[in-house]
Amino acid sequence: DRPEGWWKSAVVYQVYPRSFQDSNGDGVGDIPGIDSRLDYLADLGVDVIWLSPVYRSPQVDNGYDISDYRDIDPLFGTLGDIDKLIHDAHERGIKLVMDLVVNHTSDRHAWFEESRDPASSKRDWYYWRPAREGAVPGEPGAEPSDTPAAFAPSAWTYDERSGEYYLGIFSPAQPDLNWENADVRHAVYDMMRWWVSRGVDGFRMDVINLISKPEALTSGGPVPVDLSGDVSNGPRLDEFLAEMNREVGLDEHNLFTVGEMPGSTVETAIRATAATRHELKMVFTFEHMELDHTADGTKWDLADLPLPVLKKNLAHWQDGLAEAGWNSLYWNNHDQPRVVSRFGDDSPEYRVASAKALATVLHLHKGTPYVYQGEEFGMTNLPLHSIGEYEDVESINYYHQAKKAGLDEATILKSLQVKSRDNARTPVQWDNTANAGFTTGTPWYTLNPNYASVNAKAAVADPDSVYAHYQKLIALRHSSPVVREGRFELLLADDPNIWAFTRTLEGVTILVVANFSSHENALPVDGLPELAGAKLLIGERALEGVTTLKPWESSVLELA
Ligand code: TEU
Repeated sequence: DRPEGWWKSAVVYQVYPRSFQDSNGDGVGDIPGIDSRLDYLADLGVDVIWLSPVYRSPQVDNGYDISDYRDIDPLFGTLGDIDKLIHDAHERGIKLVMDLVVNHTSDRHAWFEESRDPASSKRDWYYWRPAREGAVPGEPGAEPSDTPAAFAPSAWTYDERSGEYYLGIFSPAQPDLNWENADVRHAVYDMMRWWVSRGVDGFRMDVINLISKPEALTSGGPVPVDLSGDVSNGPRLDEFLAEMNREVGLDEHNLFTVGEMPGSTVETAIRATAATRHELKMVFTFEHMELDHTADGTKWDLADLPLPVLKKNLAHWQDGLAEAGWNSLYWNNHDQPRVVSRFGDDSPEYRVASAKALATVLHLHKGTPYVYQGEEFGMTNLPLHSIGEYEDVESINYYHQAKKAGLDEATILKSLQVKSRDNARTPVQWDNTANAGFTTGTPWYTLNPNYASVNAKAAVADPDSVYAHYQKLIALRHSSPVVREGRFELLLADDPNIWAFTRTLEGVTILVVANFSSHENALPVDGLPELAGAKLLIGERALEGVTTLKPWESSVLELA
């Protein structure tokens, strides 16, 4: 059952299946493994599982390159396994949301294999274009435009058979579907309805703001050779999202939808999530994930991030979507490094306290919080020292492109260490037995050696653990209308160390205060509301009479 607005009081847990739990000893996580951990997720208190792709796939981008949307990859199990997982999750009151990757398919999808034939009726299901004016097809530099791909030097791949190029803005293994073609759209909606009929409760929509391409690609004319790599938010996005909503019954069945929208702003998010537009329920913004790199650089061009910049960005989204739309709240996913290493302090001394402070701040903002597997007990980045230890197509492509651009090895490896997606893809550390209880076989990827001390079993047994802290935060969201609906107000906006804000609803105010530093810091009481009589909801101590905050100390108080 999905009552109206149910997703506004939900907490979502993201499972990256290949690294969650292996059940058959092949070293790769699978669906029966997830099933075996449902009680752990129910005890944590989460309401929804967002399952990263388990569909049939050549695994070039670890499942974000799909070759059959209506079958499960044997790596992860069978359709019977996913039906059982949906049933068993529902039995525990947990909903299941699938990852919908329909901006592109795998180059091994039957649709694309047909489309390679210029005479086929599916030729127009993808973007095929001739070599640029005056160039010899297939020669370097003959690509229709200079557009780079996210994980490869060019967004265009030459196909000998037809002498044309196809567009793949992520990689040659991920050709972009042509959403201008109504047959493509209706094939996608049909597939979505098929999954809804199997009992899924909604979709996380991969790079959904890329499905409408700019005029430069859809006008039918030659591609401008200088076409930029940012092909997001094309002119028909709202039309396509509203059509999808109607055709699949996303609102009609109160289905959960979150659109992953690289490059989205508050304005584009309001358009996509305003209830009156019947498009999406919420979106993932990337803005707060792109503050710790140089302004004109990419994620690899590291830069320090002053706390006020981070605080104000989240506040900007709180204010922007206060009256229209709905925020998603996240620090982690399978594409981001582990937040306790990125914005906290993953030293043995402060890992737990800083993970708790990060969780407290995020979960007390207004919106739907997302917990990425392992975040709930403070998993950290993986210390790697050579490119041979990296697995992700994005990391490996970056290394080669940066080498070609003349960057030195140490700089490249430092960027990878801090920002690679591999950091998030190490197997979940369940306990301190062999392979952290993840597999009885050889793990597909490197386990973080700190699993001996950083593991779920130890955390579940410890009332002062990060896990126990997440349980309290999740329980508070379920019990408190102020946490769900209260108006957000940022305090001490320019304080370089203290993160403070209030949430207010019908005369009840919750105050959050956190010391985002590994040093003691004065508590600027004159910048805060009256603390006398405040009740401690979550944290170590009420702050009445306190003048100094301990490193990474965080508190949630209900004001008198
Ligand atoms: O990610 C979209 C996206 O923009 C990512 O490329 C992100 O910006 C980058 O990974 C940051 O380092 C989605 C999926 O979450 C990602 O795993 C896929 O690789 C990508 O789309 C293509 O499907």
